[in-house]
Amino acid sequence: MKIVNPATEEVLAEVELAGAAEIDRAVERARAAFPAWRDVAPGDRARLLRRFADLVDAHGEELARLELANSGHPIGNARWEAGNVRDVLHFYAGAPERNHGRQIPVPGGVDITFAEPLGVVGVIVPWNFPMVIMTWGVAPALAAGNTVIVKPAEWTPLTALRLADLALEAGLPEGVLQVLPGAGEVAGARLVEHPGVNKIVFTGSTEVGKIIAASAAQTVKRLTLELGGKSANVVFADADLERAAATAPGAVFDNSGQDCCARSRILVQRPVLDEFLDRLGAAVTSLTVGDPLDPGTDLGPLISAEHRERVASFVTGTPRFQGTCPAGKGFWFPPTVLTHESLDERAFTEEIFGPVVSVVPFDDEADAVRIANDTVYGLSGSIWTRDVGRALRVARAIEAGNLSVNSHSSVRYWTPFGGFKQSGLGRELGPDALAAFTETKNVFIAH
Ligand code: TXE
Repeated sequence: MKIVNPATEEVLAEVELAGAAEIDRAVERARAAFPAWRDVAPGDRARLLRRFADLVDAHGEELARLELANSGHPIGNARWEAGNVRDVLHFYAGAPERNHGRQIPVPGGVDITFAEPLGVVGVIVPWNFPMVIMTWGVAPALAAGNTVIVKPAEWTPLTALRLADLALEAGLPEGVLQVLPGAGEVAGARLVEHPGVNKIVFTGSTEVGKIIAASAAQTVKRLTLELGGKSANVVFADADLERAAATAPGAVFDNSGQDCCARSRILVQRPVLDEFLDRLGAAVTSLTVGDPLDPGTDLGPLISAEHRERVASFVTGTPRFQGTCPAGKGFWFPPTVLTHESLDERAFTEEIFGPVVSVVPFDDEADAVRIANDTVYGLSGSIWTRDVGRALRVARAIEAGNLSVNSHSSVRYWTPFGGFKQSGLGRELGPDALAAFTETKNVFIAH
């Protein structure tokens, strides 16, 4: 398959796609590598992961530029992503030596628990943050003693393949981490149905997440799902309006809106709606869309022509505000702000995954919570207010996994990340992610 630079439409590489037979062979290799990897002394496994992280650090600029070329991410974002891969590897490198069990008081003997690795873990990755999302699955899975097979998204396999090389260079044994580009319905589907795979970590659309959950049920596979979102950014009248409006574009247009945490519904308390819109309009029309290599660029292109067509299909009427974008080659789309007659409009209810945001008014706290929760999704959200009590009440009332107050931060590798409702199942990152890659075994020894 031809891999294309979305900013120039140039072909970057030709990559062979794995079929079901290649997946089967990869599972065999991963199963063969598992017992030895499981039995590596914890300190040695930690050292190997640290060496992998150090190599990622040494190749950070190369990885950032490869991600930029393949995914169109602006250079600053791509560098942050390479740093995140390194940091997540370092964070979980500390885990093998702290994979503690428990001793539970019981009559007649001693009871102990072990956190055993699962076996083979399949990580199915989307195209929006290829190397970062791959690493969120790979790092804790390897740290816990599993072997891993990664299936990158069709359009964006390049950084995943490079990371697999660096893992080998770091000394990870053959078969411990394999990357197989392939089509979702072929290679991805085979990984999910294969009886030799013990767990699937999937990030992608809710639609495909449901197909994967149904298929995984046939072999009672363990699952972590990170799916779509339609997150709310709730701005109360008492908020620091200047900051709320200045940061709202970044909260939805970062990565050109191709972000599951995008705050794509801005809810503004009625008395400050006009002022907020004025400020937002000024911020949005001054955004720079263009060459990802230019450090002054705010937004790069969308991932593909098909995706741009899908995004455009949501903008039917006249937008309230629209920025500009380059003409000619590249899958560009301008940042766009919509207002709505009715909250049933498709653009307000469906995940667009592009630089399009809706702004709607609300009356009071209860109204804000009702609108924020009126969605099948529940991934993230922001609350802007100077009233601490209200911030906490609203944060508790919104049905979402990752909320921020007077901030739009969603992802910190120290803290758990994941969705309520149809935004997902389970949590990645943070102190608990190891539990998602281990099985508790209880052993009782009679006195
Ligand atoms: O995702 P898919 P797509 C949303 C976003 C976007 C839409 C479509 O709204 O516009 O999904 O994107 C693999 N069995 N998100 O089509 O299809 C596929 O090869 C096993 C949200 O790219 O879900 C790829 O590796 N695997 C999102 C991965 O699943 C299958 C990130 C994701 O592809 C498969 C991306 C199958 N039957 C898109 N079908 C987020 N939450 O971050 C596909 N795949």
